[in-house]
Amino acid sequence: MCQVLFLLTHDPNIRLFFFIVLIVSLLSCASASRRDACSLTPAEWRFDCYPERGVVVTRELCEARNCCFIPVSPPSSSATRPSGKNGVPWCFYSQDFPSYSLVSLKDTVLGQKGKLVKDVKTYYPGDILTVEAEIRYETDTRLRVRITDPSSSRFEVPISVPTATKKAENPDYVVEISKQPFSLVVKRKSTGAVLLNTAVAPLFYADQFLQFSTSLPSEFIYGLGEHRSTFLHDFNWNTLTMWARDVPPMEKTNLYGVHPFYLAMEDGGNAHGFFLLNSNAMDVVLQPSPALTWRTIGGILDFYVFLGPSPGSVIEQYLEVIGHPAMPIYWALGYHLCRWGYSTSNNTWEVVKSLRNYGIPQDVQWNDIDYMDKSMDFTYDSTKFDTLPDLVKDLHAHDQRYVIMMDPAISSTQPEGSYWPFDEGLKRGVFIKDAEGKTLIGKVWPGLTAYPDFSDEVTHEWWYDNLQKFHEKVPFDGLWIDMNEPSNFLDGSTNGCPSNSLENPPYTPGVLGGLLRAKTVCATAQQKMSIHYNMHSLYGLMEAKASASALKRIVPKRPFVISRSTFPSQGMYSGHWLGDNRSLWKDLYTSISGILTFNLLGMPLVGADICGFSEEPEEELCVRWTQLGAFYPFTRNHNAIDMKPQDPTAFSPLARTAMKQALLLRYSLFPVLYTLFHHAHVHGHTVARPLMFEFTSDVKTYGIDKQFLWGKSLLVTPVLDPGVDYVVGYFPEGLWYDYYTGISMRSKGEELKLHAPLDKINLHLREGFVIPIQVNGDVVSFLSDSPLHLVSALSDDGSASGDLFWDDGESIDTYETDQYAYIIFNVTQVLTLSFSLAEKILPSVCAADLILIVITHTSQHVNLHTLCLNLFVSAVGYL
Ligand code: MIG
Repeated sequence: MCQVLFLLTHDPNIRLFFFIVLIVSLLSCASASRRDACSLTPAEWRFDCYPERGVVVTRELCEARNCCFIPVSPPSSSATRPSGKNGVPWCFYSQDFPSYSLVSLKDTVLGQKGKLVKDVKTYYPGDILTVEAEIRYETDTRLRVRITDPSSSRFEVPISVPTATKKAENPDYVVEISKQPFSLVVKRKSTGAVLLNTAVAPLFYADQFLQFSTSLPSEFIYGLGEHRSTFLHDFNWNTLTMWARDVPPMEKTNLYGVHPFYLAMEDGGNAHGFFLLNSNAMDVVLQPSPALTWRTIGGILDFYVFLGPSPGSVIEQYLEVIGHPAMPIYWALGYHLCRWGYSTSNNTWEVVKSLRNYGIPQDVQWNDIDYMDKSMDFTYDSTKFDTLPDLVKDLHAHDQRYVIMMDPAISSTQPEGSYWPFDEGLKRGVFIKDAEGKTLIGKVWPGLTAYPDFSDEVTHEWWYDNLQKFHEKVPFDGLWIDMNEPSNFLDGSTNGCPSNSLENPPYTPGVLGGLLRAKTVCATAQQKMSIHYNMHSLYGLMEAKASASALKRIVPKRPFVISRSTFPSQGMYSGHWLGDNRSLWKDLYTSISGILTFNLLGMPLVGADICGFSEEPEEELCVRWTQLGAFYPFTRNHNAIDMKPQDPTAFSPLARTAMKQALLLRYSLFPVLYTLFHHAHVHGHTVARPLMFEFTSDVKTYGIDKQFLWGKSLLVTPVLDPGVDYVVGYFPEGLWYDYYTGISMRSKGEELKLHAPLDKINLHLREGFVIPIQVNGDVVSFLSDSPLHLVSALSDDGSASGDLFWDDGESIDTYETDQYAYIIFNVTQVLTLSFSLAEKILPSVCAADLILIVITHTSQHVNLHTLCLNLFVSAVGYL
């Protein structure tokens, strides 16, 4: 309560005294009522006004920002941490914290454009007091909002996104705009669900601090890569930082890639998506209201809302914006074997031979940096790897492929004239410069190094020249691009970094190491397109683009690139592996959410290092991992240097046989997998798919990350624990067929305990689907005449359907140029086939008692091959 005493007197001193008393009383009265107002904000709705790390936030510091201060006892585990980072923030925005007002709004071709003005500067420097907000009704299911600075242009992410030309006619959303303070509410028209509401916290638009928050309709949020976490994100004051970083995956840490996209579920099974097109270092804060805050330190605010309404259609709409994943070359879907530290080409070769001996399928052998001479790109160790060209020749003779590692950084210390990549790079000016314009020097495996600037076309040409020359010596088939965060053993450069607001921004997101330059190059480094501060998290994307286009020029087939660092749209150029995991059961489990998340992010060609990278797996773990890995869209066993061998031949006959079986199973399912990749490429579908995508009305599927589907029809239930011969899996309502026995079971939507001895991974077929399978040999093959079997899992009414995409497996753009076959199978009482084939591909009967389809297809390299597929119908269940 505030009570102020008024006294009337003519004595000037007394008057002055009472005047002071009055002011002080009013002030404390105001702050007391403010505190009352502050305490009205429920804890879960407090938005952090003091996100800075390493500061113990006091009342003074907080109130200097005009924010509310209410200490809350932190969870005991974080008692020593400053407030805010690990629980309810102690310092949070008050209801009347200054934000922008909408002062004018006009209609545009695509929607509306408004002017936003703020009168009071906030506590971050470089506040931009007038900004423009443009609302674009791009399609009926896609809304885009851009908030920009009308008086000067700011950095924008250089990926190409569609340009809408006319306003959506019948949008699934409504946008409500509040003027003072300015805020946006986006609702789903059909249900009224609020998908976005920015009124919950102030908008910030300072030069290096841009922030807005939104309420969320549920806590079911997925995406926001790259992080190690459960598939479903945790809302207990969880900050996910994004800034590409070389570090073995751990929770609550920024990792190799950056993907500011989430998928959210609403009540009733609808889904929507949100994408912030921004590449600067950022935090995404999830809090239990539930609400989400985007906090970035550069660029503009440019975001999309996708209306779905199914999770799958949200991903389709997202990929329409960022680009569809490339159709992989067929052998990309075979088994890959790799390790760091084969030490010699002969050792590498021995393993390949040993797999052949045991009849273990293998399409691709890899080498890590140990093939290089002194760890330098475009060289190979002529002593230890002297037989490398012969090894590659032998692989090719066996229809196998060879993938080789490239690191981006180029040794800068070789005698002049002895190392063309550096000399020529200097000459062409391809390297990233420091703030003074000199070549920035960091340190990686070959010692001191310069970093190619892949934002410059000149660098792409230089990269191609180097790869092409090296390819003449070692005809590799694909590229593994590592260390492209870009990684640096130093912080910044050999000369450190300048001290300014790019290196030490007013606010630094929660990046590992606390500094933007931690284990990478300086934020002030200069690239062709912009400063590294803006370009950092795009490095992997741009290197992947350069690598894919170089490969295509060297051998005009679909390029195969696997990249460690990634950014939205990268699926067009590369796949991804989940980095330096460990040979632990926990890592086996977390690989599933990693794989599912990258499938949401438009990079379906993804896998984790099977059997784990660092540390050494027990045999049982490696068997279970190979079984699960057989269902990674990209399946590669990879191992760290100095670790015991962990390829299938390194284990007991029992284990080896179990691994072989799992891989043969994958190979037999190749037609299914290939067809799924076709749908990813053409329609933006997921390949490895969360159960909730197919069973949106069953909330029990929303958190499942121990099982997943291939497409719609195959349910994978791996064992993720040691010492067990069973596994518990969830089966959504319906009929499910055991893949091996064909025995059906009807689930009410329940958990079931399944038998799972060491040599078995549980696999179930969903009712109503037909899958094409093929007996494949040691390598994936398109031109084999091995029969195609159709396995149909009939639903109650005796029907099932499925499809097959088939082409030569390697030519570029077969779909786009009509060089493919697409077949739909429908089973009712009899099997009927409907064809959607390119003109030159004609179905005909070529044997009396079998249904045979003759597919002829032409391509640049393969001239008119005839492929006979014997179609057998092996129906399980009711037929
Ligand atoms: O600093 O090339 O994630 O797969 O084996 C380590 C050696 C560099 C990191 C990769 C890993 C690879 C390793 N590389």
